[in-house]
Amino acid sequence: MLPDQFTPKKEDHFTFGLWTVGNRGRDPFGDAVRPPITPVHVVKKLSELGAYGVNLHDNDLVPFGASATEQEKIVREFKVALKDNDMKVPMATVNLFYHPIFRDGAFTSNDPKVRAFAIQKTLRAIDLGIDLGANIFVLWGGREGVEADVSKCALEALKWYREGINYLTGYVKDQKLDLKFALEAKPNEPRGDIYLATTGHMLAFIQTLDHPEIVGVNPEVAHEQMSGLNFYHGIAQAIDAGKLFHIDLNDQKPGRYDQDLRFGSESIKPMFHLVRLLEESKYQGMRHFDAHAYRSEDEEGVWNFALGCMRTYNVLKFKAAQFAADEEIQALKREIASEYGKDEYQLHKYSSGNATKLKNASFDVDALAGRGAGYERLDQMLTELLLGIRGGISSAKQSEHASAASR
Ligand code: GLT
Ligand code: MN
Ligand code: MN
Repeated sequence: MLPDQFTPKKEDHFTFGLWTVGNRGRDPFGDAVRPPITPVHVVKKLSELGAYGVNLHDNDLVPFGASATEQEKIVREFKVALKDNDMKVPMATVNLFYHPIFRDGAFTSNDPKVRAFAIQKTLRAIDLGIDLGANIFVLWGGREGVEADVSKCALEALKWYREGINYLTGYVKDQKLDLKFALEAKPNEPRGDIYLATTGHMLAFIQTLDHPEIVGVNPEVAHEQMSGLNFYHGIAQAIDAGKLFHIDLNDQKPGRYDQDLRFGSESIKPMFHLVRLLEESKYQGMRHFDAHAYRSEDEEGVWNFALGCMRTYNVLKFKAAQFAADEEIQALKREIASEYGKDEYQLHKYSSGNATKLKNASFDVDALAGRGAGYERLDQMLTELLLGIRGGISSAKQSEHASAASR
């Protein structure tokens, strides 16, 4: 494919997990379909495609049970590959779900020895992440849940979960590490039910921790959409709380298992709103993709998948700029807003004076209730813009916004 304005660039800050492009297509019904790709090769290929960096679990790089000497060699070679390819590791995480020891949870296992092992493994993964330059540490509690609630008390499990995270933030503070945690929610899969099922649950839980200032969220598109939730709304809430430390971009069809599809491959309009929000709110974090290629693909399909994730982000960013520059759309938005008039009751701030005024005000309820909003026209304009057939902005303006979007 020839380079164009949507070709990914380092400045776009796109990252992928080693486990994403490295996904071998295993599922509960079938074995791997692709041979392994080494982390060094992933770094080289992703850099060629324009990515900024790679993220990893401890065991994506260093196999479970490797000796200190083996680890040292693997990390040394990996660092050379990062340097040669101008790639960074902005985020690290820990695998607390694959090994059978975590069959009944990690931080929330009923067994205090398993909980201790989980914390030990995480401390070591933090050290590895710091060594590679990461400043975000993701915690996804994939096994922190149950099949049968008779197995443990949910209140007790939450207490252990909190203690685990407090231990880790205690370590980071004590060692003066430049590292923040980002908690990732998921409602179910692989457990029947997973504790702290959504980003909203996580945001509330964070406020109960010892060091909430260094703990935020890492929402994933597929995980919220699995519960039928509006991801754009969840992200707005996380931004509003100052807690959007990281994001897992992918896609998902409703009512399915966690599909981790190529970003924007299904939910074009919701992902348009998401990208517009991230860009307009000046989100500073990485644009991380936690997705994988269809099982039907070979390695070439994997790189097409990775390029597709990044290109779609840039296309949606361009569409957000087009939306902002579309005179007809903006005029309709102004018209809708002006029909609503001013906030004459000063609702943004309570005072006894304005409360008295409000209590005595009279409203033309029938007129207010009877008015149509105009959103059908507005949303159709957006649909046509996304489908590429709106000619509402001049070609000079289009190229102005195209170059703004590609900067
Ligand atoms: C696993 C999971 C993802 C998490 C990763 C981080 S691991 O692939 O499905 O959603 O983000 O632990
Ligand atoms: Mn994820
Ligand atoms: Mn997922």
